Amino acid sequence: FKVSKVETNPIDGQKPGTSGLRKKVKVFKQPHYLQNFVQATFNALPANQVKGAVIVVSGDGRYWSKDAIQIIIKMAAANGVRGVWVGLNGLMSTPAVSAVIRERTGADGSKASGAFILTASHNPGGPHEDFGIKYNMENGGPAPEGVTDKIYQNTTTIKEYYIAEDFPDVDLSTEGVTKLGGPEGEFDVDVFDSANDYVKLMKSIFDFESIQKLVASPKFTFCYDALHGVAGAYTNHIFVQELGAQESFLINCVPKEDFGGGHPDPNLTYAKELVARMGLSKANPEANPPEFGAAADGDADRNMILGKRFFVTPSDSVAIIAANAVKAIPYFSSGLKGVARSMPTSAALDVVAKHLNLKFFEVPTGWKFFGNLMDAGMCSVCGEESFGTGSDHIREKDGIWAVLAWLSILAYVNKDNLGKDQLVSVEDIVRGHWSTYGRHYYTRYDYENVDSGAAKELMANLVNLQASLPDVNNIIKGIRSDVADVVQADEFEYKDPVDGSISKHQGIRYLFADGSRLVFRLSGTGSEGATIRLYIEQYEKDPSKIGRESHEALAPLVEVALKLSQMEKRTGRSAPTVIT
Ligand code: VG1
Ligand code: CO
Repeated sequence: FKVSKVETNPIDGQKPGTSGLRKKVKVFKQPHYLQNFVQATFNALPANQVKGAVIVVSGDGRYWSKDAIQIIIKMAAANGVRGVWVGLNGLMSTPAVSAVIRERTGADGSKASGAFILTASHNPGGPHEDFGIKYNMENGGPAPEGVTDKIYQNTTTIKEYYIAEDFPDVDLSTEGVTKLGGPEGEFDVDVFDSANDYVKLMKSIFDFESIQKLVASPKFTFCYDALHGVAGAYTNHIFVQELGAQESFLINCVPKEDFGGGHPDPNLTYAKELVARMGLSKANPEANPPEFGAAADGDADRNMILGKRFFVTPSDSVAIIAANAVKAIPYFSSGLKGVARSMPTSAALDVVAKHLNLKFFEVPTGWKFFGNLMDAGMCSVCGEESFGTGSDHIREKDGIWAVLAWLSILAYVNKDNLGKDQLVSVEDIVRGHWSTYGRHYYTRYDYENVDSGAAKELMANLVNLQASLPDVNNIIKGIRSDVADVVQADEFEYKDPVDGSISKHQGIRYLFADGSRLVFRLSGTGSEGATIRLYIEQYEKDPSKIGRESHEALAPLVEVALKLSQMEKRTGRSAPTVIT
């Protein structure tokens, strides 16, 4: 097979966002578009992670993935890569890719040095929807900003890429190693079912026997919704074969290229079927919901946790996992090294860290910032408000891990209850947590696909206001007299304690005297226009006030946020696209 050197020109707009490059499929399908980005990535990596190396290429199975995988295999061969590992049918969840990089050894003893992950996560898929690509490094985590900046720089100067054009397409639907003999010598493509590797890792972390006992209890029913994302490639193996759950507990667990036409984002708006089954839909009340419910996003790194008629906020979820990890999860039995959350995530985790005397870190949005802390042994459990939770078992957030963590906690608190009439419920666990640590009322408003110019001006105005706290407080008092004073207003800046790198402009913060916070950010994962995210939080320690409806408790702060930012006037939106 021969290597073709193809002449090309830089294409605008290939800057990776919070989690890789995401664009509409039709953008990716333009001539040289994917190829430029892949070559720019190869050129940004140290030579030994390309020449003679083994890389993983897989994704969440969204539309156009299989074509992209064949292109990347041909480019890998032409760039001197020695082996490519691909998930069966091109499927591998983002956490499974991370696990495969860290744990898997090939038949010839090889290890992978990185991965192209083909996903746009929770964005819809299909010919008119989104495609995405990101690169993960040797530690199994997303490329750090130093590398993604270099990739982007390369896309602005690229003149040529390399591809073994006459290479035959590889059959992705059959497991096994194909020896192809590449232009640079040996070249193998290994197609395998990553569920085996992933399940092995999960079994080394959790006590599967105790979860089996919980699942076997007739009182315990659950529902898992994969929203037709890649989680479905793992659910039968884990929940049915290993844990003994009934198949009827699994819904939408067949991965589809267009996610069944849905929006594969596990939240109360998009996971409609699950939300109804759990008794959380007013329009569609369910008489007898299961005890436990969970959902994943397209690439299965996100999770939503539900109890019977009860929603667990992701910020509470990570705090509760951290508070219970040592006793309920064998992997953590010798203690937590530390905990971390992204800046907009509520401070519920901070309170747990303080109580348990744990190291605590607040990082910018996006999982790549947790990786350094974990590699340095400073952090065991971390999470984001955006339905992302995980630990140092890998370097990505992990949707199924979070579900197993909750099942472990439920199994632990119910270990002496299994024969009894009443189990300790998800809601009991959360309310118990609030009464110990206080409650962080929390909500996020997303304004999707807003005019980019208007969004930038709205943010710029919020930054300008920060110049004078007295003025800010005057404006706020004019909106609502019943909110506390703003005591600090700034843009979040992070200095990585491990490598000293600094990330600026990571979100606009208004911090109030009573611990309340308003945070404004522009999303870095959209593919069109701008998405404004508004995060609203209020801490309540008084046990007599922790049982309120969240939207009611937060109403004054919401009003302040909307008026202070002039949301409607500047964006033309009278309501957010999604509230979580
Ligand atoms: C969003 C979330 C962020 C998450 C990122 C990737 O980013 O807010 O917390 O890390 O998506 O998630 P942004 O920039 O749009 O706010 V995903 O599930 O790609 O895997
Ligand atoms: Co995701």
